[in-house]
Amino acid sequence: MTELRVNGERLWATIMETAKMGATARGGICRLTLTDADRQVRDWFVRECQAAGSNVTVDEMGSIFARRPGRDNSRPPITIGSHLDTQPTGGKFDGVYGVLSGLEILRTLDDADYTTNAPLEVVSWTNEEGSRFTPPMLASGVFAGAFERDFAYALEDCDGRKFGEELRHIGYRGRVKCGDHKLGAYFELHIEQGPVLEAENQAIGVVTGVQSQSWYEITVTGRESHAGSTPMPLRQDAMVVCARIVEATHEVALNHAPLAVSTVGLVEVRPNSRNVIPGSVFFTVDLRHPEDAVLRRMEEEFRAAVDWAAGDMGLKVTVVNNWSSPSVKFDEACLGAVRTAAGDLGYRHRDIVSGAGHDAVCISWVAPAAMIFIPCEHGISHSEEEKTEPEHITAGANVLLVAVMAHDNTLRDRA
Ligand code: HGY
Ligand code: MN
Ligand code: MN
Repeated sequence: MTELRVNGERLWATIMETAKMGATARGGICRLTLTDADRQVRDWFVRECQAAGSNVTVDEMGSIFARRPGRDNSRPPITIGSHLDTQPTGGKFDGVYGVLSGLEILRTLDDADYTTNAPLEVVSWTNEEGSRFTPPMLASGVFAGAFERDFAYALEDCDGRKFGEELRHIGYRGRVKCGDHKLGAYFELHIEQGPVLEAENQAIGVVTGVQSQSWYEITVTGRESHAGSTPMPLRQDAMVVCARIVEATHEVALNHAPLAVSTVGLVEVRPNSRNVIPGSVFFTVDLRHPEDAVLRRMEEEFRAAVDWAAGDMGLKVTVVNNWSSPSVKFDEACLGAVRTAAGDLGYRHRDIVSGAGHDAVCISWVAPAAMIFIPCEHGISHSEEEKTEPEHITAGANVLLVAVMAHDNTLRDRA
């Protein structure tokens, strides 16, 4: 095992520095993809990677690649990555921890004047969150061939702004073709965003895979009318049908407890006035389960609930399954490197399946990939309360460093 270790204080300070970019009054971060705050952190990241001696390129989806040459640059790079964009009330660690740990490893190797066998690459993928532009994991999806670039460019946010134009506007519509190069392996370090590691007092999660998920967009069409003078039997109240579907969607997850989850996170009521019966309600549903077959059953139950709710009130309901992502299992050799690194470093660790989606899902379709988790306080994430400790940050980055260097040697010896 290498004797090299990251500089945990420098890594923590770097994370806190980026936390100022898009900082919210309540201690979180709002750095929605392709906004000025996103541009600010991107510009900062490019400068820091160049200062660490790497060559930076930007592809046509705006993903940023910082490459550090190895001894044999004919080999595909070992890539470390995650994302810099956040949820509207995001935290300081989701995504950015994985990208900055990659930067810390570039710095650590630079300090030690150590050269890997294969080139080392750090990547920040555009639009992992899927909050402003849906679907999520968009740039890593284009890189893996799941989406066409022009499909992504045509996506619009809630104000009708197009992805491709916004990318050009912030100056990150690169010329390099997305997916233009093979990866020798991909490692992503992330906070767990769930309660398991903390509850079991584990320092490291060896992420063996990611659960499957399906997203839906539902529009209920009723009739706007006066809240005071319209008798109940004459109403076509879109909000009542929405409420029934929300309750039924919650029940679908409870029916498949304890692993199923369902969420209605976005609701747009029209005209959204307190004394007008809602004529239309648009809302989203997010269904997830570790097993694809169970998720299929959940989806059937969800659609039956929609039919019941609509029929009962005689209102029109449209349902669009706008995105689905199957469960994935990560690469055994990469996982072995992570497990061995955690064990050799003396960290308590356990295998875990990720409840959250990550860019590693898409990248696992085109390269051997694995993820590493560290605990976060009470498992809270996608929240301004997101929190973890410096010792967890350092432990995760050291496991990443040791695993990547060991895997680099394994790939060299295999050649
Ligand atoms: O929604 C997800 O699972 C990811 O955090 N974007
Ligand atoms: Mn994330
Ligand atoms: Mn996230």
